[in-house]
Amino acid sequence: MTSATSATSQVTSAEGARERAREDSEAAFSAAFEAAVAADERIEPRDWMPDAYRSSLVRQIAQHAHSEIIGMQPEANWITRAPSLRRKAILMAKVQDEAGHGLYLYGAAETLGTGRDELLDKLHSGRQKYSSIFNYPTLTWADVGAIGWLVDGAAITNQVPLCRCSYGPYARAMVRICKEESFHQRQGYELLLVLSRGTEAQHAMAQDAVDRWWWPSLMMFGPPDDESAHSAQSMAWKIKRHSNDELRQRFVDICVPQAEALGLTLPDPDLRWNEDRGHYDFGEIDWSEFRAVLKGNGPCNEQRITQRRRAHEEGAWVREAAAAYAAKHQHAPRSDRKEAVTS
Ligand code: BYC
Repeated sequence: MTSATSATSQVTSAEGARERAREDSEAAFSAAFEAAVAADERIEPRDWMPDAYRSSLVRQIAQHAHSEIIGMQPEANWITRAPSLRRKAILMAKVQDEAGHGLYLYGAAETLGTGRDELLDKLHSGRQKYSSIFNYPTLTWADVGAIGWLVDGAAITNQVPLCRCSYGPYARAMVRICKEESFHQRQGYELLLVLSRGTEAQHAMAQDAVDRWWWPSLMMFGPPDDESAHSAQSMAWKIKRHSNDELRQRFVDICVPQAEALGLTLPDPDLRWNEDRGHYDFGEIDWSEFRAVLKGNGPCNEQRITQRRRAHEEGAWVREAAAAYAAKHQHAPRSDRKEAVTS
């Protein structure tokens, strides 16, 4: 063997050894990840995780964050027309809470290495989704109640299990979000109760809102299980703990007695208790409507995204000012920073 061929074979074997070591450590990291998920431990930002786990989390968290901030629009529509100061204050606080939820969730996505600018850009260009429910209009004051009762109610049903999501930052964000959502749900229920027990016209307004929001609320849980692209893998990774259909059924079972207590009817002639299943049976969901809304053809898709883009553009100066302020104080000596805070 010449010295040149011997040097080449040494390099090749060194590369091979490095490749084997890489594969061995990848296999060890992967085994540690699987073991942590199996043991119900939390995966944290600095832990190794499969690329597909990371990207699936970013996909779901981004969609969730976008839903929170787009979800501010239909309700904010009623702030100026709330029927009393008390109702106005409650609604303003609720809409502000939704903005806060968006912040926690964009923060959780950042821990996975995906910045807020990138996610907002994908929302604005239609490359990422937000919940179908926010593409429906809020036509009357009772819609604020129906959103609180049904939309926040569906959100809680879906999100309480997410407090046990395998990814730590998402799970922890969900704990606080769920506490606030429960308050939102109760304010919606109370608002509808007052209307339902009010004048005939108020009762009719409450019933009309429930008629319009019921079916879209059931669609919030996503497509049926046999058409859900991500459920099986997300459940194996313990991102999701229950399937879309399981959560939808849980929601229907919760709502029926609540509707009775409200004195309102759910708009489904097929809704009845099934003794054998121990659940309420319910009618067929119009999945063609769901698909149309997801494609951008719901009643308010265009309006929502146009408004969101406008708000983003108009808020540019606030982001610039905040960034300049942060940069100034980051570089300031400690004594100056203290002075800035106390003065
Ligand atoms: N709308 O394989 P699947 C709130 C998409 S509440 C739009 O089952 P996955 C709020 C899905 O993203 C609402 N898109 O997906 C409440 C996927 O598309 P991509 C927000 C939907 O992820 C009150 C495709 O359909 N909550 O924020 O396993 C006031 C296939 O679906 C919808 C959350 O986001 C829908 N309804 O399950 C203010 C909770 N359903 O990504 C604000 C967290 C499905 O492949 N998210 N799609 O393009 C989740 O739990 C799950 O992502 C879902 C869907 C249950 C929604």
